[in-house]
Amino acid sequence: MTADLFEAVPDLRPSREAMAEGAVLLRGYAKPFESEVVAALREIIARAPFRRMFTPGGHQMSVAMTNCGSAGWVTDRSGYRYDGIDPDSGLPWPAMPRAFRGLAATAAAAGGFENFAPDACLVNHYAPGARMSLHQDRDEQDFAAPIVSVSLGLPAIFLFGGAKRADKPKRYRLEHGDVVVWGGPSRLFFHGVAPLADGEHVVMGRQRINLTFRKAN
Ligand code: MD6
Ligand code: FE
Repeated sequence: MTADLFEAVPDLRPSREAMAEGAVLLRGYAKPFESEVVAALREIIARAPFRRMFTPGGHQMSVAMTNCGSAGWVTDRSGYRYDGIDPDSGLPWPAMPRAFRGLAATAAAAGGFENFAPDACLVNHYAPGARMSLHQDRDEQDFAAPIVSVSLGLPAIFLFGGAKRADKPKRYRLEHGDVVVWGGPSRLFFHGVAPLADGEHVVMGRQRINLTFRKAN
């Protein structure tokens, strides 16, 4: 259905920008999924509200987080891990909505990764000024699966480095509806997000939300 839509309406065809081997930026890819994704997101947040977690070093993150799917990424004084239970509610994380799963799988295929079946979706919330320092995503069991990242709301400067922390990051402006698919040779590349500039987005308001889909287990 989505592929047909892109065929029939050339202006909806997302543009592609290679970021590194295995990493591609699909500008506007999530736009056709917007209303379903935003509605599903509201339900997740109602059941598992955003919270600012603590790093093992004892710093509170500026980004607020929640999760859906059978595994959720959490951090506290004991470390980083995936956990099936929301520590704030004691309940399992909300199930991954069909709209999320569909978007993640079709975007992964468009990026060259067939049969992506994520079990985890980390939802990051950035208020103006929130940032994420350079890090690698290495808490997953299987680095063969890609990560699919969906940006919603205010634009952010995404810092995309290399295999070493010292590699100078390239800067990409990620806007509402942009999707990054990344795996293979760049799966463990360092990356981060510069402090969010203030603004007001027509659909999302004064915030940026990022969904990252992973195969954790
Ligand atoms: C963000 N994203 O865009 C933070 N990690 O808010 C990430 O940390 C990230 O976008 C792995 C793969 C894709 C990502
Ligand atoms: Fe990351």
